[in-house]
Amino acid sequence: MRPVAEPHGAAAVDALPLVAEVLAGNRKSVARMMNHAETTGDASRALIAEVHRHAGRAHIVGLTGVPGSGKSTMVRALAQRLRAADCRVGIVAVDPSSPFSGGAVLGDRVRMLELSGDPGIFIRSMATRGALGGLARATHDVVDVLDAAGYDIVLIETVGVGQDEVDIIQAAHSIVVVSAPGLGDEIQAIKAGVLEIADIHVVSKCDRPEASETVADLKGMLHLGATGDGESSWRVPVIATSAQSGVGMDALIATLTAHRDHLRDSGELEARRRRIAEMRILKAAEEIIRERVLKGGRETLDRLLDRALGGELDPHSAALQLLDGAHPKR
Ligand SMILES: Nc1nc2c(ncn2[C@@H]2O[C@H](COP(=O)(O)OP(=O)(O)O)[C@@H](O)[C@H]2O)c(=O)[nH]1
Ligand SMILES: [Mg+2]
Repeated sequence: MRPVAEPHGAAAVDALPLVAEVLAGNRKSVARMMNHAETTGDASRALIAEVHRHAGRAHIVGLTGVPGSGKSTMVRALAQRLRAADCRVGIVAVDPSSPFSGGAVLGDRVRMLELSGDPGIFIRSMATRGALGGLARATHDVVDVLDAAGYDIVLIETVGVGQDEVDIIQAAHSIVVVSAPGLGDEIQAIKAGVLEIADIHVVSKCDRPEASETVADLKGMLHLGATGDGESSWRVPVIATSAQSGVGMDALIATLTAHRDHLRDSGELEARRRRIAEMRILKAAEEIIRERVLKGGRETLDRLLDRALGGELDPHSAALQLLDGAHPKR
């Protein structure tokens, strides 16, 4: 094996003050560190590696659901309540479907809290343009930054469609799937392919009359699915909330706390941590491979393309040859 540079290389030495400032909770440094999380490059990677060593304390909560289901409004209501209980709250909004307004609804409203000078809340909208293939990786690193900076709970809001979003949400400790009444007959969680991964189902906007029907539908679905899954003692609850009237919000917070305690006491937290670490390693490996292939291999890629188009190579064999060329020389 080649000797691998330690994270404490020359680049990291210069940057260690930045890490210390992040650990002290300095907002500007937290924002700067998040920029490093969103880029590649050895210096940024070294910094994020150092941050990661100090992460692992926060309760990471993922909220997912189709657009318009009320996630942003719910995150705001949760954040306000958690702040009132003196909990430090980090928020990460990911909405790749709208690169320009991603997290804007959330941003505009919760930012009022932030702008009111509350140092206990930090909001980040992920820059999804350009994060090709690396969005999940970057989001996990941004969450690490908030974790290391001492935020007790990190709320990740993401639209529940697409592989990136599933990868993002599966790195959370507690997964909340939000469904709204009146957004179509089909169960929205099924549509989004996230029914199975929910730890907690929330029906939002329960100030609306159709909400009880949505609650009943979901409970019916869970009852059907429950037979096969006897592994966990956690029974996935369905909570009706209204961010508007405040109904159910305290119950949701209590359930999040109960789920965190369940994970810890049942030993499931360790299993989940292992699964999350595995996924993050694989994601990082994908990103590294993609970078190497595209950086070193443009000419090789073009040559292989010509041969593939000429019928000489199938895509799989071409890929194998591309990867052979992408290995660093030993
Ligand atoms: N009636 C009612 N409307 C809500 C509630 N929460 C959110 N909404 C509305 O639902 C729409 C979508 O909310 P938003 O939070 O942006 O959804 P997101 O796309 O899932 O983030 C907005 O017009 C909100 O005002 C609620 O508790 N009750
Ligand atoms: Mg939103």
